[in-house]
Amino acid sequence: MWVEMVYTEGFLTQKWRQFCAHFGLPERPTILVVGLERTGLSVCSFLSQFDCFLLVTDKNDSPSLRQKLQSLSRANIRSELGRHRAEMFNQADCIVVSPGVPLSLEYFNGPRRRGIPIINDIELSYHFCSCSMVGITGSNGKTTVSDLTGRILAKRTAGCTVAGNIGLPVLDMVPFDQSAEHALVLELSSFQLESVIRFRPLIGVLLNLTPDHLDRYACVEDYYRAKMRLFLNQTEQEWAVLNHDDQNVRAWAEHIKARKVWFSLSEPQEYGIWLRDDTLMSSIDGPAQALFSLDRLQLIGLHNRLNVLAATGVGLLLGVGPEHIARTIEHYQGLAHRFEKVAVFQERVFINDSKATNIGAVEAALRGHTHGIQLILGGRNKGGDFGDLKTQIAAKVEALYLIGEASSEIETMLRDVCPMHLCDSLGAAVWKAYRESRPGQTILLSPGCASFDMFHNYEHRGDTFKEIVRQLIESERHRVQDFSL
Ligand code: UMA
Ligand code: ADP
Repeated sequence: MWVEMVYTEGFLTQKWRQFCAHFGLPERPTILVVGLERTGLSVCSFLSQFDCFLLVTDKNDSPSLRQKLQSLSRANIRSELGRHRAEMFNQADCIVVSPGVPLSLEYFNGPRRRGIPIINDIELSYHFCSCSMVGITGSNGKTTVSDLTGRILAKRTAGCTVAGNIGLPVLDMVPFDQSAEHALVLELSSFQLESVIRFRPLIGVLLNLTPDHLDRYACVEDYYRAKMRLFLNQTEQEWAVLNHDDQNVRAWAEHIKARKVWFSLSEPQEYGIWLRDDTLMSSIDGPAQALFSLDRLQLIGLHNRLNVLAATGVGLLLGVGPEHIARTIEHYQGLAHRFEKVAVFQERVFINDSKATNIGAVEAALRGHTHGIQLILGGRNKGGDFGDLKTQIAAKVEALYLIGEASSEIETMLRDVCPMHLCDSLGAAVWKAYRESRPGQTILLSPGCASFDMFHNYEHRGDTFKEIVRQLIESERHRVQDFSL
């Protein structure tokens, strides 16, 4: 163990020197960390072990932020909480930003003009880690695919670590003492990809490209461009696993230099994987062959079949046997709040899709149904155009129940498409939807909006939905019992 530690420290110091040399940093550089939540904290504690001056700034100030700052073992960190100041930005030889900090902040202009590297924790981890990196991005499905891929790759003897946007800052998770045999699966948001410079994953996965985060990007192309940075530094030595059924992915893939492995729900691929009915087919290791059947898949929805194909692609490329992949997929139950079947009561199905915070995710939720949906939409809109859902809603949705800040805006965008009810709480929406529903129908919370206007986060919104459904069922059961007495 002691020998291992000495090896690791020596290894990291060597990497630190290479990192400084790579970005032309002075011998004892001044590094500014912007944002002091999960990412900023992990960056500070990682950098604390090296010979550098650390500056930290966060536009907010709170007792909890101060406590976090104090928790860092290193004493001589200079901090500025409650505001940013240009002076601090101008002192830095290198800036490490948190994903929630927009790069359009004026404070970055001076450093940018002077050629100061503005990077993030993903870029840092790339310079220090020897594992095989798998980057997973897309507008929707990242967390599901990262989680499933991690489970598939865990079957390899060298193991696997999952980190990134999934909620685990990469520098807290990276096994620095592991070799290239170990896989590091990174869920990557567009925010995280904006400030990578040299990051070059062995495998990059692009699940889909649909509009999102238009409250941060000037146009949808800027958002797609940020996503495509995943493939920026890849060469023919690396792989890109790509969704052939998504026309935006096909169009943007022209710029990718890595070997392309396509996946599709139906179309056979020269180099890739696809479904023939329920059978997963692959041409990755030679002529097309049937690998396994998805007839025991527990995940629901067509989009989850795409997710399974993507994760399988990564597994096969990294040498996991089809039988192991099949077994993992068969047992996989998916994550909470993502098209999660909550209950079946009085022949109605209740589905919690609280994580559907953009139009693409709602579209995916509707795609799997033919008709009979009572749909709850609303919350805080991130610039999504609900008009894009008109055709699907007209064909499949019985009525809409609108909640939150965006309810009037959505009402205007979807006027005359189907009956609509403005509801002043999630509880009111669920009860109204239940009372309006008929046996065989689905009551679906797939809001297409962020949750922050009414809830702490999407988990809080999803948990609230589940609790309302639980109470509704209980109260209806009592009512029926009382009636029959
Ligand atoms: N801040 C500033 N100046 C600014 C803006 C923000 O100082 O101009 C400060 C805030 O006051 C706050 C800190 O920056 O103290 C917040 O940083 P952050 O939002 O990056 O929060 P972290 O806790 O570091 O979480 C980030 C990701 N957050 C965002 O992308 C907004 C987490 O993704 C991620 O799990 C985590 O790093 C670990 O990698 C969350 C997310 O919402 C889940 N992601 C978006 C999504 O999935 O849609 C992209
Ligand atoms: P992300 O991490 O990209 O937000 P999640 O796996 O957390 O992705 O799922 C977010 C939302 O997107 C959920 O509503 C889920 O049902 C939906 N979703 C999952 N996979 C896909 C996909 N491949 N295409 C479209 N929507 C998807």
